[in-house]
Amino acid sequence: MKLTLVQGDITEQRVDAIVNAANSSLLGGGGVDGAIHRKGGPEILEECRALRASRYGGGLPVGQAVSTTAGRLPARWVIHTVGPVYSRNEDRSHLLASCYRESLKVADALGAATIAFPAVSTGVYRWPMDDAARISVTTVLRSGSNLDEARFVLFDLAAYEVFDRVLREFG
Ligand code: AR6
Repeated sequence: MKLTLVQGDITEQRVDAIVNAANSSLLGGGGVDGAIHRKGGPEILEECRALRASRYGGGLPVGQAVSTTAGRLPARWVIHTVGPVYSRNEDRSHLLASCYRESLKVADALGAATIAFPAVSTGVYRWPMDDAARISVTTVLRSGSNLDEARFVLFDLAAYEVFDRVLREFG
C-alpha cells in the first residue's frame, strides 16, 4: 500500500473512502465532522441516525469505525471513527492507533482501493500533532492492508510538514 500526503480539505478528495473524525454520538459536530456533513448532505446523517437506532444504540465506541454513504461528496463511503481525547495523565495511544486500523479494516471489507484520513484527534481533541503523526503513520504502515493508497490529508502547512518529516523517518 502506498502512503501519500496532501495539504488540503478532506471533503474534496477523490478517493473511495473518506475517514471522518467523528464523536461517539455519530450525529455531527465541528471540524472535519462538520465539513463532511455540510458538504455531503443529509443522507449521511440519516444513515448515522439509523446506526444509532440499531447497532450503536450506546454510540460508536472510541477507537472503532463504521461506514455510511458519502452522500454528495466525491467518494463512495464515509468511514466514521471516534478518536480519543488527548490526556496528559493517561496513555491513550492504543485507541488512536485503533482508529486507523479499524478504519482500514472497514475499507478493506467494503472493497475500497483508496482511502483518505484526516489527522484524527488533533483538533478539538487536542492531541499534539507530532505524536499523532508518529502513531498514525506507523500504524498505517504496519497495518498489512490490501488497499492501493492511504492518503493523509492535512489541513494546514504546519501539520503537513510534521507528517512529512515523520513519513521520511519511518516510511
Ligand atoms: N479537511 C482536513 N482536515 C481538517 C478539516 C478538513 N476540512 N477541518 C479540520 N481539519 P477535528 P478531532 C483538521 O477537530 O480532534 C468534532 O466536533 C484539524 O485542523 O475535526 O478528532 C467531532 O464531532 C485537525 O488537525 O477532530 C468531535 O466531537 C484535524 O483535522 C471532535 O470534533 C482533526 O480535527 C473530534 O475532534
